[in-house]
Amino acid sequence: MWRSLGLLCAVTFLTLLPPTRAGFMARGANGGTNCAACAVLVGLVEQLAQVYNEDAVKALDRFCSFLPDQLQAPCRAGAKIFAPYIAEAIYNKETPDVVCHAIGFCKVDPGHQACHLFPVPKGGMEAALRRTQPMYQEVKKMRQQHGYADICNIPGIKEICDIINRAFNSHLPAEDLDKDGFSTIKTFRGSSWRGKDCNDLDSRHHPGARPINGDVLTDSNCNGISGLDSETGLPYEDLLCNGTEPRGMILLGDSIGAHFHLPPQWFEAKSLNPSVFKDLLFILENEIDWPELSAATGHMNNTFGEVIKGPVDSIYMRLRERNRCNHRDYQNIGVNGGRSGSMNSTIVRSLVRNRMSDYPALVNIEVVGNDVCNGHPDTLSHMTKPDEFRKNMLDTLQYLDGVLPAGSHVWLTGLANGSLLYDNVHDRIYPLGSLRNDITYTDFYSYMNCLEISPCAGWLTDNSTLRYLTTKRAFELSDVLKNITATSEYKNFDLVYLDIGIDEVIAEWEANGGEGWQLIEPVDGFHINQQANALAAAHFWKQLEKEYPDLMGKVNPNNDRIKELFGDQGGY
Ligand SMILES: *[C@@H]1O[C@H](CO)[C@@H](O)[C@H](O)[C@H]1NC(C)=O
Ligand SMILES: *[C@@H]1O[C@H](CO)[C@@H](O)[C@H](O)[C@H]1NC(C)=O
Ligand SMILES: *[C@@H]1O[C@H](CO)[C@@H](O)[C@H](O)[C@H]1NC(C)=O
Ligand SMILES: *[C@@H]1O[C@H](CO)[C@@H](O)[C@H](O)[C@H]1NC(C)=O
Ligand SMILES: *[C@@H]1O[C@H](CO)[C@@H](O)[C@H](O)[C@H]1NC(C)=O
Ligand SMILES: *[C@@H]1O[C@H](CO)[C@@H](O)[C@H](O)[C@H]1NC(C)=O
Ligand SMILES: [Ca+2]
Ligand SMILES: [Ca+2]
Ligand SMILES: [Ca+2]
Repeated sequence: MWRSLGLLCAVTFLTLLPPTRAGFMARGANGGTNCAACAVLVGLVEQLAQVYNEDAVKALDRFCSFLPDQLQAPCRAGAKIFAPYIAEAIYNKETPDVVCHAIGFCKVDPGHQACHLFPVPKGGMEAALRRTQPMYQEVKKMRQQHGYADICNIPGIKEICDIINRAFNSHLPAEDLDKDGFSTIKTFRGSSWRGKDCNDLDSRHHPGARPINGDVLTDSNCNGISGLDSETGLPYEDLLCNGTEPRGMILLGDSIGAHFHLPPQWFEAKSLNPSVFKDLLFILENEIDWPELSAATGHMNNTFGEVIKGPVDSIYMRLRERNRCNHRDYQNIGVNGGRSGSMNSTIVRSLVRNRMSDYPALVNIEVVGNDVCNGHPDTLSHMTKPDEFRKNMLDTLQYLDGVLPAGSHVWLTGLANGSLLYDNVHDRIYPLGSLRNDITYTDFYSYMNCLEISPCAGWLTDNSTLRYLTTKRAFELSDVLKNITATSEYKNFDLVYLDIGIDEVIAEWEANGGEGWQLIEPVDGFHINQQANALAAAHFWKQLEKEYPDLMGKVNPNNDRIKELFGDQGGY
């Protein structure tokens, strides 16, 4: 995907980890993310060569030809640098893991063993690495001469690095003329994430604002409702929305909340074709997240085709259905890798809400795994401790109390029981292994652990003791949230706690004849998929309805009238 070698993959694996600006450089051991990216790309090229019965040079060119137009030339430029070596090694029947050592993306750090994603070559990895030493030396010299030792200097990869750096810089929109936190473009934290700005030249005009002078002349809060009713002489905002308790939906969280999803078609040689890469740039610019289809802030019909399948349902859509005055009032501030520390230091601080002039909000804070998830070999000692977690969350809530309009609601989600991931997928075939049935999720998890780049070494492992201990810590952290809910009071919001309930969603799915793995993201084996997002939204809604109906606000009796007068209210 990325142009040339491994870009795509590098991005892929990188985004599973907490992103940073420096994040594109290899992290982990043995070449880490760069090694994984290379192995995935070379693996795909090698499989394409088999599927189309052609040599690897042609297969690499075929791969480039699948990419969007803007990316094809850079892809070919990058491919040209490495294609001869890749082709020669593949011709000699070396595995993609061996090829990536030979071209210098993978290495064996002192005290480590060589990592492999694909089956071990005949005679073992060590013999293969000795065999390919001459190529390794030659490529190394070539890369140094051309400044390609830094992966972000390689044509094709460079452009991807630029997008990633730009996207990961901030959780505020990149294009936002009036700096009110709302944008008119979708990506780069624009309207996929927060309601579209209906006037990007006036910061008082934005989704969630209380109407200015009844919105008689213009729609200041972007909900599509404005003007004067000639019969009563009243502004429509007064007539249709006053007293209906409008509120926005704001998510503060991690990649589960942002809805991380990598299309499995990108990792299956037989499924690769131009249509699966049609939206590649859009997807990268949205950090490989799909907030527009997420359980918290989904607001679109799913029209992406095969790259993401399943129904859309969300808390925002249901709040809007309940009261059409809420149109466009959503913010998704989910960040891949988000955890309690970054929640307090950056995520919560990217929320935009004016305490005086905006409506109250329903805020969901969810950091459901990353505090117990890291790729460290000694993962247990790198997890957040309950007292640190408590401080981070208390500081987050205190900050919120200073920015949320009075009458807001905050709902804390407990951490997930990630043990269910391994239980549901470990012996299934991983997408990259689908051609020859030769890679399972256990292989994939072990590979990421070997490179020390796992998004969660404690859960994505065949060590059941470790999985148990990770879940134990997750439950201790959930207990902290319950304790905070029981013991804290805030001026501007009330606070409730809900379990994440993924186990219940899966149990219900299974009771209806489904299987657990059908709800888990196929490529990362770590997130919940589109179908599960929709089910989770319904599940949470049911719980809110039963236990905390105040959070949802009233049903607006004027909904039909609004629909009749204002149609789709300007859409999204
Ligand atoms: C709408 O609500 C505001 C604030 O509660 C109030 O000042 C205003 O008079 C109300 N308008 C109507 C038409 O009820
Ligand atoms: C989704 O599709 C339905 C049926 O085609 C349509 O009525 C509705 O307006 C669409 N919603 C959005 C947000 O585009
Ligand atoms: C939370 O963030 C604020 C602002 O960056 C910082 O001053 C405070 O020390 C942080 N709290 C913790 C527990 O790190
Ligand atoms: C977590 O999930 C695993 C596997 O689904 C299950 O065996 C275990 O009982 C769960 N743990 C708790 C504390 O609910
Ligand atoms: C499994 O993990 C536990 C806890 O970290 C560790 O003590 C144990 O040695 C591991 N078992 C294996 C077989 O690696
Ligand atoms: C909350 O935790 C504190 C210690 O951190 C403890 O003293 C208190 O009893 C707990 N309260 C509840 C309601 O769990
Ligand atoms: Ca704006
Ligand atoms: Ca504006
Ligand atoms: Ca309006």
